[in-house]
Amino acid sequence: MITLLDYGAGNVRSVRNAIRKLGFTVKDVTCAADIVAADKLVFPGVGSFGTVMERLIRDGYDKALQERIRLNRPLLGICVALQALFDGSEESPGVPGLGVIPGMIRRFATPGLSVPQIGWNGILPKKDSPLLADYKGEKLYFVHSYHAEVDDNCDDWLLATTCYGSEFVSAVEKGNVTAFQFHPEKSGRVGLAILNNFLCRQEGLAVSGVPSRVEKGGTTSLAKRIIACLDVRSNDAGDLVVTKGDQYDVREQGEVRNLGKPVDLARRYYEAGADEITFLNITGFRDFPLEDQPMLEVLKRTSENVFVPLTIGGGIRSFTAADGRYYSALDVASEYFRSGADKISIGSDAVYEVERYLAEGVKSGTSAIEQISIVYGAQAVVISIDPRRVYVASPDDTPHAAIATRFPGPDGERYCWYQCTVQGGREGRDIDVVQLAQVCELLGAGEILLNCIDRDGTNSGFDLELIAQVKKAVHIPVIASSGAGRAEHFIEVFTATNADAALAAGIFHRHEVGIDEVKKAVADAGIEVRR
Ligand code: 1PR
Repeated sequence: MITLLDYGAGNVRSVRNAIRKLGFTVKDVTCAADIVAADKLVFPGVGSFGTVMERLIRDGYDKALQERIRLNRPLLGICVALQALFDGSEESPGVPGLGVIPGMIRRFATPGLSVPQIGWNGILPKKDSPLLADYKGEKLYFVHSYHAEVDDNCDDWLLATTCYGSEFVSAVEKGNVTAFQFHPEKSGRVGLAILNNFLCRQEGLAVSGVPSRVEKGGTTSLAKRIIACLDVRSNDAGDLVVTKGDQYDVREQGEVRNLGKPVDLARRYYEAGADEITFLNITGFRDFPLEDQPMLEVLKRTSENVFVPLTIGGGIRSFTAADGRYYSALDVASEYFRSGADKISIGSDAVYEVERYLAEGVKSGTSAIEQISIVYGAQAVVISIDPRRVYVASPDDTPHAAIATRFPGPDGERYCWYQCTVQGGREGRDIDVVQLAQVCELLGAGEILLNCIDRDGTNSGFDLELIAQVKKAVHIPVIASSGAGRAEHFIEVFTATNADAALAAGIFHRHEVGIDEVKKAVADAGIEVRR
């Protein structure tokens, strides 16, 4: 029996599912006394530092956690839970942490680094721990903008470090209390093995090595991610299917293409080594997702067997239902997080919000991006952009951010800008990708999913000019999407641009190229990937 501290701040379902998958029963904390009394406690940290601390304090859980740690009762903290053990965080100035480990949590500040760190990185163990007994240098999943600094004050707690810009604390342990900055529940097989070590460990047998000082040397690096994308919608028979468009047209001879079942395909890609799975509910802009229960069900069922991050997009916006009840975008996103999503992606609504911002020049404070990012953290908010090329003879012919292109337009135009669209490419708006990406970053988005209508489904390779333009314009990670046709296209996108991840759909669905084949080719080209 494992006790789970779910304080309603995010995706705790994945942790719950991972524990169950390992054969344990999960019991929820219902009051502060449970925290002290639990045999083994898992404390997943989801959301911003301030939100986590506020909820802990509200229920008196902060004091109970401090008491449990003082008593050296088995505790596993994950992500922000590691950060909460420190004195405070730059993320939420003035909000005190649990103060168990001396020191502050700082934002990644190395120039040129994508922040948040999203993806798979290694760890450098600094002492022996039964929890890391199976760790053989594999990569684990991290997602965070803030980190604990390596500092002499926390030497007796230091279990592992990771390099991203500088070296930071990625695991702490003292006695029976352990916390990881990475997500074991999202780190595939190796993550589950680490989690299993905590669940199986006997109280009192915890300390296996003598705390040692930080060893110099060794390094880790963040891998480029390979993401499988499932465009999902109902077909004409009313079944929810994975479909795939050619330049966003998903019909073939009048019928919606059916490439398989969402839950089955997601599992197939997980087992094939995908670093993340993205679901796009492509008709979400016209349906209300909370009434569109099949998508929630898809997430719930997928998260039972898929232990890498899941992103869901489509229809994330505020909505007034037929009965007059108002749902904020945050309500919609929360339902997705509770159903197993780690990140949500916003398409059309982001375009409308950026238009509003550009017209008024001030943040509304109520946009979907701001609301979700404040509660769940920037790393949980992805902006899905659906741009289309607009050719011009000269950059002076448009107020938009035009680039010189190697692929001239139909009338020989040598410049183009990328127009943002809404409603799955159906409607173009007077706004370009650079405006959209920059304002979304300002509003609190943590990642860009950069599609390209011109390349979608063409197998002709990613639009490198588009990706380079957007990547240069923002500091948050950018996922290159649309057009992958061969393994070499992934090498190309990682060599010619600084894209943090590359996403593909058609080639994987049609079994034309395997995820392992892509990863092998990328690794052979000397680019870091998770194998
Ligand atoms: O506007 O917030 O409701 O979100 C709708 C979401 O649905 C957006 O993320 C939008 O990109 C997506 N979407 C809408 N219509 C379509 C369509 O195809 N008709 N799919 C669509 C977008 C693009 C990629 C695709 C890559 C890779 N699909 O996700 O998977 O282009 O494909 P490829 O490797 O086969 O080239 P909202």
